[in-house]
Amino acid sequence: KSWSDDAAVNALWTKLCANKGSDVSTVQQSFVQHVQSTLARTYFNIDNFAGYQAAAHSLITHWDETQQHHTKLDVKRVYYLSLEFLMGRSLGNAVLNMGLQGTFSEALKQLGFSLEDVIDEERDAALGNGGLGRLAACFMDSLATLDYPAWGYGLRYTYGIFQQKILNGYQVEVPDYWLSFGNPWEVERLDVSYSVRFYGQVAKGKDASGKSSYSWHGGEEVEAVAYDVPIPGFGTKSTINIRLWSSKPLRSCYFDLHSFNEGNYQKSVELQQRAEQITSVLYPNDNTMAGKELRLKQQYFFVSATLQDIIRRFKKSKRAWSEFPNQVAIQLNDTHPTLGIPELMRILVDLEGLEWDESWDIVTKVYSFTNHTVLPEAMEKWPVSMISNLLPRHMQIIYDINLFFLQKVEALFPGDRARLARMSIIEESPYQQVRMAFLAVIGSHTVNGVAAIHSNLIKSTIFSDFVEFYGASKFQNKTNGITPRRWLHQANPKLSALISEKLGGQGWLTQLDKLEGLIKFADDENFQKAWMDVKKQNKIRLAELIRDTCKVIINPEAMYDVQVKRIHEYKRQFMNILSVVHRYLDLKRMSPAEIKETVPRVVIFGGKAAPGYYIAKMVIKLINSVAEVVFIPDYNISNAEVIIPASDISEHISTAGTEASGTSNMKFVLNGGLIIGTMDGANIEIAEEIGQDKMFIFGCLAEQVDDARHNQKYRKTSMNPDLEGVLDALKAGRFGDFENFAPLVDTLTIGGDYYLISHDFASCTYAAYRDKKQWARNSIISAAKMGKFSSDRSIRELDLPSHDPDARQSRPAVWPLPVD
Ligand code: GPV
Repeated sequence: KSWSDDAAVNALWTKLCANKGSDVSTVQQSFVQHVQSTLARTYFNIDNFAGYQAAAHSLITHWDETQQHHTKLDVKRVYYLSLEFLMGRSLGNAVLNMGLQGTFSEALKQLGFSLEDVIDEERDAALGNGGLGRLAACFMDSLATLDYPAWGYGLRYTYGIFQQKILNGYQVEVPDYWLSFGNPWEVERLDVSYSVRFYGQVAKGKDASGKSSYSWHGGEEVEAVAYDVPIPGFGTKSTINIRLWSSKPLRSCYFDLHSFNEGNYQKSVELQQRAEQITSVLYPNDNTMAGKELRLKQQYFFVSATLQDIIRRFKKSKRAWSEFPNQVAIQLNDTHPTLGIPELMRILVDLEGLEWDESWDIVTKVYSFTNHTVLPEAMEKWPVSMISNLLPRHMQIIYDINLFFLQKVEALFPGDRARLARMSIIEESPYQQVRMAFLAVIGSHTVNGVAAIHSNLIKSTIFSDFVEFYGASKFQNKTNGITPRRWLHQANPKLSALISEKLGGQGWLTQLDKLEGLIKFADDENFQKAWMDVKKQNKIRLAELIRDTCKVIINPEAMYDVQVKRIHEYKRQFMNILSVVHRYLDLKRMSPAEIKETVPRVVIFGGKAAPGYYIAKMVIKLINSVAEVVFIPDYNISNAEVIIPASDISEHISTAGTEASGTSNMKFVLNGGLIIGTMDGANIEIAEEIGQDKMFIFGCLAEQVDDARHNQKYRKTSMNPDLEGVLDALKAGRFGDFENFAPLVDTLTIGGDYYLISHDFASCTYAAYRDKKQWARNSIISAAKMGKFSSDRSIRELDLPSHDPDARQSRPAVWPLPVD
């Protein structure tokens, strides 16, 4: 019986729900209740981990039911489809977002726990590789905080991104068993499940009116089961949901009884294992595509379950299909969920019996697409043969989408066959492949890049023909952002408190432009001192982490120079370490008096290499072979929260035109760190906001890259002499056996130095730290001008369906249980 049918039932529920107060003793009651009934433990044997679990469960009891509200308001919903969500830990964030910081730490303290220790027990949820997955997480925080009627959809990988160990200087991958002690933040929804088909055949028939119809059958089916992860907004009662799918065997074939009875136990569980394999592991490639069939299965499994769920919700409102785009907006996070386009066509045409044109109109009104890179190795292309086998009906639909599209191109540019070949969804040579980015562009009404330079680049390179065809307005820019709640308030509590004290409140946390109020204190010596004092304390916190994980003692008085991000040739960690060697060789030549004049510097690296990326792994070995450098193993969200607030200067030094945006650059500056960077991605917009004079900018510009590459490749320019000196030292074995690095060094010579390390080497070296006052002033002003880079601004620009802001005030204090 639905709660609202019976006034008495409704009243009782309301009364019981109203008990979820937020004072210390209510939190304690809830905590103790969870210790006893959820964990089945007593206070005689409860450790910090149990404390963490009980705290998490007590918070879940406090989560309210935003979905009911949105259903009642009957609003259009936005769905963010992403194969990656890099959430990190949730406890500290939930407590802060829900405004329960004081209550929780007091409640736990009285019970003999420290909130900080309990927070430290949580494992990172690391269902993503890097920037793309973390952006999805920041966006969810903003969507909740800004009261959007939004859902995130993703996959519940049993293993997230691998854990990185460093053995003898080399990266070793260890599986990420993040679920092995349970996950208190997820709610398993066995009542929400769908079946998903793979392989099989397509039968062509006729419907009642004599029209051709197609049905896909046979093959194998698996079940998608929903796991819900609530995301509380900051300073609002809104809690939105990320729904993650886990693959299970269909209930009817849990196991093969026939084989079991014959004594073939192995075979009897084979089907089950095959099904569970689909969501077992996150592919560890960042900005590269691996092309494995299992990954394609993941992608289809994901969009099939998600669309079934979205459509079930839509159908509850009993509207006509023509209204679907008024109720549903779907944002594709890169091309990974692009199969959602042919899948929605299949549902509308084959299952719902709509006409092709009407269906296509609905599809293109619903989807928008975000592109995150121009790197050719990251562009998703799937062999036609693989899609035909796994998803035979989808392949037919893709061919039809392509045909109708190319007919329109032909009409606009008659006889231009080269153009048709360039724009076709099907690449013909060297073998037939489906270009997913083109399919995403054609099936969406808007396409966006993630920083101004990147959005312009995609218009002039990979999508230039599409700009000519559709017009420029379909291609937009939405510069990335980061959530200041996690990346300043949570990660840097001391700086957050100092800012709130100076600005007279926490309003800046939801209106980041208000940070500008700090500028008037930039020359105030007391404020400068307080600001740098926080930095110092954060540097000590990082020194402790480094002491514990690397067994290295570093000096907090030194300048901390940080490069933490995925290891990739285009990000040029190689160039950074070569310049460290260069400065080291310089020091060796200096007199003791000269050395005394230099600023001590600790260079800190962190980042994972894709397990199959040979050259990137060699970069890690080289970094670890250079003394006086720290490599922090297993760079992840929780380490980032300690590393970023402690940085004096950080490196964002990609070859111009290769880093679509970058988002850690924003995090570092927001935390009072300065930047060494190239004119690439969001660095350019950061410079626009804070002033070029406050950054250490160097290197080739994007428009010069083609010429520089040409000159490098044909040896029209010789190698930078400083770089030559560094390579000589490597060759002389000063950092271990040169053979360890020979193929890496070859990329600079016989490889043609594609990433222009030699070209940019000259200008990439020194950053001053001597004038401490000037440094403090630059740091304060830079942070103060970061307002633009809140993900709240990115979300507002994305033009997603929002709802009447007044609806927020009319929300009841307590809602009934969810029935979605
Ligand atoms: I494509 N990005 C990523 O982390 N993984 C990927 O597979 C792809 C893109 C990143 C870009 O490299 C960053 O420049 C960007 O800031 C980030 O996506 C978010 O847009």
